Amino acid sequence: MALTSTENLKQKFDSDGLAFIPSFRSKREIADIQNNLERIIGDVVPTMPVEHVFYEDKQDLSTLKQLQNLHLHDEYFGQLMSNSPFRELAENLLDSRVVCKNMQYFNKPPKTGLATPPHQDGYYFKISPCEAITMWLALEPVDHENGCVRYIPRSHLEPMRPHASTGTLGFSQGITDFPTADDSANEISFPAQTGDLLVHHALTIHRATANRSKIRTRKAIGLIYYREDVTEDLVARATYQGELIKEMKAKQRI
Ligand SMILES: O=C(O)CCC(=O)C(=O)O
Repeated sequence: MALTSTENLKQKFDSDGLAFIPSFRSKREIADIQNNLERIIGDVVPTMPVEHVFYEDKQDLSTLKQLQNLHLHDEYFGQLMSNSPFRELAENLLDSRVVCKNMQYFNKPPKTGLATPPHQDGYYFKISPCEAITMWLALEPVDHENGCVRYIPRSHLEPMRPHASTGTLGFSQGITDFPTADDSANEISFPAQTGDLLVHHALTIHRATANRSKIRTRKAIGLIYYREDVTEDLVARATYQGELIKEMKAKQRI
């Protein structure tokens, strides 16, 4: 019997720890998201706590690189996270109801947009079992020049790799033994067009290169959903977040 596209996608996600869905959202829907981002960057971002707003250079507002918890700060993004095809997809791929955990805006500004260090999202999450999904929606064309995402397929089937501090704002922890020979042999880059969606399991190793363009931005939305039955180590998470905020403030990065 032929598999439906959702079943195919789930098989791919389960076996590779990632999936690529071209044109998940239309150009018109992406324009709507872009317009709402512009609105909140003007109206809402100035009211957000500093630990949810990251700039490559905080003296230069044009270097905005990351916003955290958009779904909590604005009704439009709240709906996009919790009452949307993204949530439906997360429930299908995790085969469960889900908890809406984080919606992020990612940019790599021209000239200053740094690389995303290799990491596994589960290292930050402190959940057990490590069953969660991250989605990454391209808001514009993303390629080798402006820093596309790269994955190690099937890495979610292996144990968590060792991580340590990277000094990178927004991606504070990176894998210390990357790349192994296997990492280098298996890594795949995913250039994306506007509206394409990447999804990955919380244990899938991924990274992105820096933005080497002098003029192009590299904008995307990230959505994180936990499987409903996971247990979060709230103490470990709060300790980690608290130390991180202290360090970022001490270094005057936020
Ligand atoms: O946008 C990027 O560079 C990477 C995003 C990422 O690591 C993630 O969504 O988990």
